[in-house]
Amino acid sequence: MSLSTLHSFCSFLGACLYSEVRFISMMGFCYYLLLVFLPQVLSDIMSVVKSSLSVEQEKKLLSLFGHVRLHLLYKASVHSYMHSAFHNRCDGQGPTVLVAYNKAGFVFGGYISKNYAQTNQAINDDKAFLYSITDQREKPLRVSSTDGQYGFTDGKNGLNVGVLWFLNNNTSTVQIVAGNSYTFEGEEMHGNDLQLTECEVYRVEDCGGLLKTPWREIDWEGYSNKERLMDYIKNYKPEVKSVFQARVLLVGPVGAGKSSFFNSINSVFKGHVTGQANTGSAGTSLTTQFRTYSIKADQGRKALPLVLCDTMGLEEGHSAGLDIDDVNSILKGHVQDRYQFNPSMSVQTDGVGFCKSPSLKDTIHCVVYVLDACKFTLLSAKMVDKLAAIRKGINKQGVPQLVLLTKVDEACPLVRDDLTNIYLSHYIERMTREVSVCLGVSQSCVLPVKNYSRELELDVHTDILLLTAVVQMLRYSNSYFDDIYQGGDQKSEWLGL
Ligand SMILES: Nc1nc2c(ncn2[C@@H]2O[C@H](COP(=O)(O)OP(=O)(O)OP(=O)(O)O)[C@@H](O)[C@H]2O)c(=O)[nH]1
Ligand SMILES: *[C@@H]1O[C@H](CO)[C@@H](O)[C@H](O)[C@H]1NC(C)=O
Ligand SMILES: *[C@@H]1O[C@H](CO)[C@@H](O)[C@H](O)[C@H]1NC(C)=O
Ligand SMILES: *[C@@H]1O[C@H](CO)[C@@H](O)[C@H](O)[C@H]1NC(C)=O
Ligand SMILES: [Mg+2]
Repeated sequence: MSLSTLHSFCSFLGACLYSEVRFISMMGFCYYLLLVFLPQVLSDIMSVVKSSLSVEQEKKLLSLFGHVRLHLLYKASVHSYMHSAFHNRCDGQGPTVLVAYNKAGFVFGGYISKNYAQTNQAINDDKAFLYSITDQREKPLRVSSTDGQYGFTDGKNGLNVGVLWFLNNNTSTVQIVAGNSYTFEGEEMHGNDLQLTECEVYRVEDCGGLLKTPWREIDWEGYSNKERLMDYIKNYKPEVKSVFQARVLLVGPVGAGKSSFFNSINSVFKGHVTGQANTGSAGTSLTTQFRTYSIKADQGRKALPLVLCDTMGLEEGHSAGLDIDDVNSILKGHVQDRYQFNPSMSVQTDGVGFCKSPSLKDTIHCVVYVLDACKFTLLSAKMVDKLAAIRKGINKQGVPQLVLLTKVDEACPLVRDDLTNIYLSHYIERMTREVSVCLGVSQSCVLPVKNYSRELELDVHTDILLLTAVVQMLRYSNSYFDDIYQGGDQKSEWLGL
């Protein structure tokens, strides 16, 4: 097994263990995981640190690897050149690549396939290499270790790859140290300019390429399938007479893409990309009101038999974001459109927008967890706990549940290049498996989707994926109505709410 697959296997194991860890809270391992991941989660949530790589540079850098995605861990202009800042973010992350920039226009640095651990030892790493990218060169320069063994020195002061020593002395100057394990001309590597203007470190995550056969079947056959799915949705009727629309509740961490999902579905039925619900990235939830969105089909003449309920995002803190009592009130139909959430207080029974005696049509018929595929492995134990508690509450109410895995384009470069790779992507398949294990749902309940993030025009494959998810939501809502029909008890329990 290669190290990179070992690494991805380990992160997979890590995610599986998360669900176990909740039950074995005595294990110090839990704290270990928290220590490793929490700074990352916090920095992800608090600030959106952006890569300085241009599209062209990123392309050249990626060409040095197989199918990988890069996850930015450290950026000197944000986190400082102090090596403590570097080690805090980059130690124990598995394969990483350092990306240094200088005024001469060179992008250069080193890749190591093993952990930084500050052991002060020379580490054997036959996969390590130095590289350099410039506008002038079509292909990047790539230099491997000459003895085929020595990779780098795992010191306390930054990254020392043979001759080049990055981030030493807490400064932006690259030091040249004696040694002949890597040979190159300084002019070619860095244009003899050792003063950095920026320095970044990325975790290199293996996506594992494409599967030979898809892990889930889908008909991509253009418009015929899209029309078929749209017709199914337009003609859907809840199996209960008093209900005209299936109410689907979207819950998930801040920034997972709940509001974007509604916008995307709305776009599909409007025929062009729209943005009715506010979306974006912020530290805390951007959506603070409870919103119920109806979607109009056929040039706004008829509302679809579907209401998407958008909520405030879940946050880790005890009294921050949506809480479990809020979810319960929403499930039972007490919370009305435009209810203003108070992040530090649960829904108040005498507040504005509280419906005292909801009927079946006001209740939630299907709950959809919305999770960001890129951040899933970094979900903190607290968030996993919160999700588990919410899930328990929803199970009690007997409401069927699905999972939307968003941002699959960002998670896997093969999917970003071609969305029809989604059911062929090793990475996405593994993600859906991890999610199903972590939340305790079956893998078939996990639906990967992508919103309209880059394009202005509709794309039929994006549409088909989104519509497939909606059809699944309607089917699950129906199973809920089925249940009500079956149990007379449940029906009366309903009326007594
Ligand atoms: N690349 C990509 N970006 C996405 C996708 N879905 C959502 N995003 C982006 O993710 C960010 C957050 O999306 P929102 O829809 O605002 O998230 P939310 O869950 O409503 O968040 P809160 O309301 O803040 O709790 C936005 O910048 C979206 O554009 C996707 O499928 N692909
Ligand atoms: C770098 O900064 C740290 C923290 O302030 C300090 O302990 C260390 O001695 C510094 N190293 C050098 C080489 O200046
Ligand atoms: C940086 O530290 C090295 C030893 O780690 C030392 O030899 C060198 O002189 C220092 N350089 C500067 C500019 O302080
Ligand atoms: C999808 O995400 C992008 C940002 O990544 C945002 O600008 C856009 O409005 C979103 N699309 C929809 C339809 O919500
Ligand atoms: Mg939102």
